Amino acid sequence: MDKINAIITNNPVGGVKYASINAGISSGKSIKLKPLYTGLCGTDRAEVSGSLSFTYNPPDQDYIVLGHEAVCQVIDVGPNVYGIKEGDVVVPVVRRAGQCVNCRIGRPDNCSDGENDIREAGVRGINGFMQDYFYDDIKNVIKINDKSMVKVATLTEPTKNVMKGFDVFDSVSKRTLFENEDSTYLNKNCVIIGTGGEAFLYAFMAREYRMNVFLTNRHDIGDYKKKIIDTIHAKFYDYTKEKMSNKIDLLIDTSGDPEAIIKFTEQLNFNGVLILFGTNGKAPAWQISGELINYIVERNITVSGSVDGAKKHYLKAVEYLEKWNYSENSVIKNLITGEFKPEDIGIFNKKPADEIKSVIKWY
Ligand code: DN4
Ligand code: BGC
Ligand code: ZN
Ligand code: ZN
Repeated sequence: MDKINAIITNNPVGGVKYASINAGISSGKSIKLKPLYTGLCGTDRAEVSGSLSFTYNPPDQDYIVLGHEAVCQVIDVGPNVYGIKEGDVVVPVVRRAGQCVNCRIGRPDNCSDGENDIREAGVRGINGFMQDYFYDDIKNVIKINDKSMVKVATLTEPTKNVMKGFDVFDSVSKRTLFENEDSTYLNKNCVIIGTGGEAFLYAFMAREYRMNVFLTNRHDIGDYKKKIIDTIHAKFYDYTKEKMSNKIDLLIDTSGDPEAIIKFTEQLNFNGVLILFGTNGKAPAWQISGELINYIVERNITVSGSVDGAKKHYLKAVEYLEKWNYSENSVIKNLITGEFKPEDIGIFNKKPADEIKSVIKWY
């Protein structure tokens, strides 16, 4: 059996190694893919630190190959495969459809059968993309037509989460009139907790709605991030020093920290929407008071979790990434703050300073 190099962890215990493993097998798979870039996100780090209890290794393996954000080159195509050829650039999807009704209608992101049905590359039960090459099926990839997008396309997977998050927002905000008298979201306030990769991508999309966009954290951030925030006409504030004087209409959490979430929920407006997105199983508990329950009820506040995204969200992600790539001097490119080698596994344990998105180059 061929040996290849891969970045692996042992879910849900954690740890990280750049190791030699047996290559996957091609049987039943129609294409062979070589990663060009893989991105690193909060989920990879949480797996490595052992704080995601829902993660698990593939059956009969005492490790899982990490990585669910990738842009790959097609290096071999099986017989009778149409629509994809050698040399094409694709983004493989994370979550693979199971048997439940939502999985069967192309919405594995809304899987209704939980642990029995959810399989995610690099996270639950299937090897991820941080390896020299792997085999997959054509139905699990999104083609990137514009090859000048190769590096930016590494952001497709995290951006699809944002497209799903806004899809959820669109649905729940339809309960009643959420827009202003002028039919727009102008002057609505969107606060995003956190200043990492997903927070920035949420900010890019929130300003497409023309909301006032604020990113916030429990400490100050460096000038690099501040400059991007300024360029996209958003604002940053350190919530330990300042408080928004206006009410928040849309609150998006990327921290997974109950204390921060509760603090901000108290600032939501009538008919406000809270999208919970961050996951941090190790964050300490924080009490929710009866007063806050009253506050939520009396204001018709909606709280919704949002995880993953469907293929349609990947396609929308590509559409917006192309738009952002060709506008505003391509500031979207500045979200990629570091390029590393596969052997640089230290980045899984320690975030580089000013990191928004770190990527690993595989060629
Ligand atoms: P990340 O880059 O680690 O971002 C997390 C951000 O939250 C960082 O800027 C943190 O700041 C910040 N943060 C942590 N604690 C607090 C706090 N108490 N108050 C304010 N800010 C805080 O990770 P990411 O952007 O890749 O992902 C964000 C989160 O979403 C992670 O928990 C992921 O596991 C989760 N996620 C969920 C989905 C999904 O639901 C998809 C992808 C990621 P600092 O600590 O760095 O200063 O589908
Ligand atoms: C991925 C999602 C996945 C989630 C939970 C995220 O980092 O982007 O696709 O569903 O982790 O495993
Ligand atoms: Zn992720
Ligand atoms: Zn399912």
